[in-house]
Amino acid sequence: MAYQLTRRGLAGSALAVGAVAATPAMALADKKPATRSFPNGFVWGTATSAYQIEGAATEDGRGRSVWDTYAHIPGKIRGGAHGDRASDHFHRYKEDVALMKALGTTAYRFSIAWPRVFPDGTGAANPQGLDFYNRLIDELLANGITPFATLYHWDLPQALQDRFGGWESVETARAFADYAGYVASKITDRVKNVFTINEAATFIDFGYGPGPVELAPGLKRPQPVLNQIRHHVALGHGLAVQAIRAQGRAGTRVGLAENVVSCVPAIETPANIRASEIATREMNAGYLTAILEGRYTDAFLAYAGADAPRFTAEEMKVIASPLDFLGLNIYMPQHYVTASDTAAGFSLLPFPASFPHMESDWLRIGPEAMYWGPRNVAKVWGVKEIYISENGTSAADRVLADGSIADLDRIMYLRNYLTQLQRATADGVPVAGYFQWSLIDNFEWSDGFDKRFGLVHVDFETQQRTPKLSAEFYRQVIANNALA
Ligand code: PNW
Repeated sequence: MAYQLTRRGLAGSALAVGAVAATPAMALADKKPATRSFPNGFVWGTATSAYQIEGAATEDGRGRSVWDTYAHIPGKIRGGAHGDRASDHFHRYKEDVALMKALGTTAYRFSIAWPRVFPDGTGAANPQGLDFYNRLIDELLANGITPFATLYHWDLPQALQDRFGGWESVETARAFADYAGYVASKITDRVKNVFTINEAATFIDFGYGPGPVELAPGLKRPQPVLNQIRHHVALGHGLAVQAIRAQGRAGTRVGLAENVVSCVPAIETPANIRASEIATREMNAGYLTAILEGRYTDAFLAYAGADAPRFTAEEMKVIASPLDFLGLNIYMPQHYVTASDTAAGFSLLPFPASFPHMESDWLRIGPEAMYWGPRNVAKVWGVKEIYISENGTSAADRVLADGSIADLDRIMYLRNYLTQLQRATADGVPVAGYFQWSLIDNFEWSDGFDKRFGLVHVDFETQQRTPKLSAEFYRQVIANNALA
């Protein structure tokens, strides 16, 4: 008989509890809590990106990026903010590495600013371009922290936007591969793990597409152009993988970091779980599926019709260049899914208006995305090594009278998401590590300095760093390699 939440049912269960109350209270106190450990050797890190923290926008020959241009257009960024100074990490990287060490992290994901290395996007490399990153990498290694470098976290050289329309042209994909190969030739003696591109879906849809949020370069291109841009970005990724393998040291490991469209079964029935797998493949068809399968799905091509990207078989081979690992940026469930009898085999449920979110309006609270995101990626494509390349939240952090920051909402968010990550690793999903977004408060794109994602608070006037309570929470998770 189906369980019914009637008054009678409730009264019945209350009675049942009362009847056995005496012994269980003791048993519970004595019972050793279940260990909710992560696998041995699990990698704990933090993540940042160049434009969001570095500042030093004109130092050491750095060229301009689309973000320098965009952030200085009046009205584009909340509070008129820009990244000229940001968190001044360029000058304070030693202090920031010390913060990482105090957390107990053993890995750090940062991005390299393309316009520092090639101020005009292509052509002659700036001789000082990698100096800062070399100092940073050496400092990390001296502190026992393994560097994971991202080559593209949205700061496209402005020169490429001006010359080619940025990613609208295949020329930008080629330029990216040249830059990637050059960087690989210089840093892979010390950096063994490289991510090509961060969150293609986000910067394409928000930078060149309809939004809802707007990112640089802030163009609103029509659907067929967007599909072609996505194809060029995937091609740029594939060409970069090949360039890194050709010019990097043997043993260099390559992956990408993507905001996978996470599809969560609304209720965990076998039919809904199967539907969430089908949905994962189709809802990522324009980018991740193409990279992992070397083809656009039939449903994607049929849906796109005349708007489909133009591509060759040779390009699809390049796009599918084998990877060593996959980075997933997981903040929220994109869709809750149920099984359906339609040809698609799944339905996406609408979000109720009361669905909870964190301080950023878009950041829905759905910790199960941290289970189903990696689980479905491993199941659908047989991916053998996954990193959570980003996860974290904004919070309305307030400095209390004693100078501390009790960010209980961030701790709540992290505890819930990490519980689902632990569930995933316990079920054998091959997640090898986790990078918290973010180490320090930073320039949060069009939200400026208004949305704080750091474990460490930054006073943007004085640049003073103060670890929040969530930093202590994360330190303990790392120290125990478990949820307490
Ligand atoms: C990611 N959304 O961006 C980026 O990789 C980071 O640079 C950024 O600071 C971080 O997440 C927090 O926002 C996203 O609207 C931006 O779904 C927007 C969305 C997702 C990710």
